[in-house]
Amino acid sequence: RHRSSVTLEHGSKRLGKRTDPMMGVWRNYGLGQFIHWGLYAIPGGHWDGKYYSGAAEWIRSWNEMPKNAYDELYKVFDPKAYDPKAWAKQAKDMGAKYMIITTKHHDGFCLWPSQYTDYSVAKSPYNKDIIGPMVEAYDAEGIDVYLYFSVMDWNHPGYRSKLETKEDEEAYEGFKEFTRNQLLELLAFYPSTKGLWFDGTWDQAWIQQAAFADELEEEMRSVIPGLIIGSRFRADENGKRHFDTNGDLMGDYEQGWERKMPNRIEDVNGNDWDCVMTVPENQWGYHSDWKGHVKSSVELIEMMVKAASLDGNFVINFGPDGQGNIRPEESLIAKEVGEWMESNAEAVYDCGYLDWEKQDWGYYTRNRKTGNVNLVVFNYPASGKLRVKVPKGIKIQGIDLIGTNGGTIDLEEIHRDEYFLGLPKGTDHTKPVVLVMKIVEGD
Ligand code: JFZ
Repeated sequence: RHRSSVTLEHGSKRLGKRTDPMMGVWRNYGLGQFIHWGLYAIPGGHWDGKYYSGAAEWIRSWNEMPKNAYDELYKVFDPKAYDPKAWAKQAKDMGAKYMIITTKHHDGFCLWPSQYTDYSVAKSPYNKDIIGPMVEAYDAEGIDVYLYFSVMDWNHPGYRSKLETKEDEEAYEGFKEFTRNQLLELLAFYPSTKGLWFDGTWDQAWIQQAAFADELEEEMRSVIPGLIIGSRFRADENGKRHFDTNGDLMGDYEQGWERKMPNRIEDVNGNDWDCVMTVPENQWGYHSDWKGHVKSSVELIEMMVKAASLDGNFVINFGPDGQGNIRPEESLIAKEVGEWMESNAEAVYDCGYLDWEKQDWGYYTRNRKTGNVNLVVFNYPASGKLRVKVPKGIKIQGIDLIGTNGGTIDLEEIHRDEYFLGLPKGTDHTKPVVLVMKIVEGD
């Protein structure tokens, strides 16, 4: 600990990364899929002919949408096209190693038949569990399932964002019990769950519950050994979130990279982290009318590789519509990312940071299992040559250009520890190009 550190009752539980096998699996995922699905998918960002420009899953907070109209949507929730096996297959083909599903978003509607509320699939015309078949389908594809859970709940009568009166405090005690019940219920219903992805934990009322949340986190961890929980669940006794009063990470990985990414290894402080990313600028739930920039598969691949190069996981969000269809734009991304992963995944899975001087052509990743160095080229040089500077004592033993049929790479040592790699003429660089380098260390 730092010299100036104070003793905390509800701060970080561990310094440095988790070293157990389950967290090792998490660390090596590389790519994940997020799914935001709930009642908000039905209006899809529109109400009464008007366009909602915010994130579709927040539509209930919009003045133009009457709350009671939103709160009746469960009566028409009947996603006839919902096909969890098809979703899982698509995720597998994309290359996702884990997925995160919104069991309950801020609106409070539960995609599982919770016995602690009537506001769930059980009261909708669909009248079946959504989560169970999804967990089963993804498990069957070998994709690890994580449950997204919003503590903030606009439906529960005891929910408060602030505790201002005695009455608020009493009501909130009921809400805390409800939250605990739901979380334990989820873990009991879906015991193959690998972790929880928390959200909606920024309210003053919740931040003040450091002792309760700490105890609850311990309880959840005891139900599923190895359970993975990020830094967005609880605050310490001084109200510090993500990082405690001493600046130490709370939880197993940093969960603050939401639609943004670190640029340098120093930005992640030696912690595990994930980046969750929307395809349009800021839409998680289904919005029928995406406006503004929509990311291409190549942009997302670049972010994924960048994440791997800085020891993080990258998660691409999908927002199925009210019937359970995955929109064509997202299906195309899944297909294109999957096609690229099919030949190049060894530069992403099991990969992390390499401390070589960064070059302008793209990113290095280091495969933790093979020890190979990957060069992932996003800015293809006009010269057709890649500059590579290796630290002292490193020898390049062989280089392979993935996906080529035999074109040789010309390796020129321009001076000690600095090379030009000449790529074969006609190398297809319409997609990110990957070179795999075998190296030997030591003089
Ligand atoms: C939250 C939700 O409000 C949103 O609807 C979506 O589910 C997203 C994944 O999470 O939004 C956030 C949460 C955290 C930050 C920003 C938006 N943050 O830490 O900057």
